[in-house]
Amino acid sequence: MDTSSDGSGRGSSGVPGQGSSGGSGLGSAVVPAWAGALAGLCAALVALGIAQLVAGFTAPAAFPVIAVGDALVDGAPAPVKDWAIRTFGENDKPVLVAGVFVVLLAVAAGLGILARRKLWYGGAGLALLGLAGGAAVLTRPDAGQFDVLPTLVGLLAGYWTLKWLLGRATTTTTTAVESAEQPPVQWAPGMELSFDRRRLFTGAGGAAVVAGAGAALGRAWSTGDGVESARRSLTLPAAASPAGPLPAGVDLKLPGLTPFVTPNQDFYRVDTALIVPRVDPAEWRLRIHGLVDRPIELTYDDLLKRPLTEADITLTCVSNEVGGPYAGNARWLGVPMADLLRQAGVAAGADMLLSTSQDGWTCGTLLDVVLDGRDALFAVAMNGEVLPVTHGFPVRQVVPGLYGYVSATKWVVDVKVTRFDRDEAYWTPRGWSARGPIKTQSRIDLPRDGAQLPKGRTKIAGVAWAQHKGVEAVEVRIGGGPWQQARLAATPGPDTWRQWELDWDAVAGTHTIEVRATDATGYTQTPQRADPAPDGAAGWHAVRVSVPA
Ligand SMILES: Nc1nc2c(c(=O)[nH]1)N[C@H]1C(S)=C(S)[C@@H](COP(=O)(O)O)O[C@H]1N2
Ligand SMILES: [Mo]
Repeated sequence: MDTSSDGSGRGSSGVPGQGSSGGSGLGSAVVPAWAGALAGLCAALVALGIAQLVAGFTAPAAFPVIAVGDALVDGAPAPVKDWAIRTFGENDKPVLVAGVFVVLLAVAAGLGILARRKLWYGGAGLALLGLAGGAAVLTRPDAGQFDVLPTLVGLLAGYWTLKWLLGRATTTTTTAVESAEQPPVQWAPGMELSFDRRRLFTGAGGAAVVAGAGAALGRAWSTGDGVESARRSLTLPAAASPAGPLPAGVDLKLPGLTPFVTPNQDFYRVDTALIVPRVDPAEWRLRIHGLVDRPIELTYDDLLKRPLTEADITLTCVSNEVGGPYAGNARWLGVPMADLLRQAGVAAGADMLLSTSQDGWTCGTLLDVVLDGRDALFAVAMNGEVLPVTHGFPVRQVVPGLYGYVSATKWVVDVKVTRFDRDEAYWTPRGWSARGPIKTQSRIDLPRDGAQLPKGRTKIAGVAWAQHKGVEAVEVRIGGGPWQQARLAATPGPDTWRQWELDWDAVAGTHTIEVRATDATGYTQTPQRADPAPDGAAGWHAVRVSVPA
């Protein structure tokens, strides 16, 4: 079909640029490589813009870039993940999504270059990308069958754009005057192909507009979804067992010291979800099953009709480094997990709760911890506000004393009563301990590491936590000197962190300040350092400060 040896000729079917040249070449001899790359790039942008548009009214997580990102999150080996969290912190998600974009655009540019020779090279390449995107979408744990639509429609739009742009980039000029005057124009000997930069640029501009508009509309649609407005219109019943006012003096209110209550918008967020699951409370169900006598299924209304407990609980993440930021304290409102488990009737031999979130993340929690009387909750509110979507709306678990990855399932929909020797949660095969009690820790917030202080009286202050044991003492030492007792702030109970402070008369020099906490079991933190993996960081937090003479 291709009549020329250099690939620049077209089939007999018609004129390039009018979309009739099918799988034949589109003139690599005249279209420079950069123009092919531009066409490929625009094709990818249109594909993504249209995909985002369609995902706007199917499901945001069905956007193929997000699905590929999600698949990478779940598939990444533990060391890569740990590195990403260490390097990018809470920005690891935007960085990952940006990375997927960049790779995709680079591949598309390459496909555009190839497509100058044979359009189907580009088409086949796009199809492969689509296959990868579609597979990622459909293997998401919460995927529905229509979730492949954004990828499919985007792919078709991208292919069409590529073909159209490469067509625009080539025009025919004739040397044989007679044949040019006879429409419809047919390729004839004497007619030449040439590169049309202007038509390519105007086409590319049009493609960019379509891509941008698609993306913007898709976003507008998906953020305007009903879940946030459903959330806002909810009013929650009062607690049957309220927490009461916080004792006076829980917060020393020192500038630079972490506040006792972490405002919701400042509360750290850790989860594997690239797009926050949006769960309609009207459709939410919680199933409790497995090793139980009577499996239960509850609606959100059923849950709210039960007696609610309010409790102040400090949440901490196992991947928090010594001195790190992944800890927060809130007043939670929820149904005691033990109440529901008792109603279901836990069978003998069970030792684990395997909870699953709407987006398929799983968590294994020690059953006896949940049943021992502590305030382990199916929480519906946080600091007097309906649970924020990012923190698990409509319902999440909170268990004092256990790291989040083994207890704090957000968007929880399923709880299976089981055994550790039968089931495994998300993080266990990824190198983290199956059971995760929180290690006693302390942190210096004030002064900051690296600070320069004036000579004289100053405050050293911070927080310490030993959830469900309680912080008994905090000691500080300066420059390897004697340990000094810090003054402890008040606390509502053993399940929250505790502020502490120490007055210090700073003298000129460079000083290392270290802290250690003792919990109510009598355990004092040791200097033995441990990495976050597999079961939480350990060691003394230290800051270095300088005091000029
Ligand atoms: N559905 C879901 N729930 C989850 C996680 C997750 O990845 N998915 N991460 C857990 C981890 S590791 C922590 S530390 C806490 C953090 O809760 P926060 O984001 O509300 O602070 O949520 C837990 N619950
Ligand atoms: Mo965590």
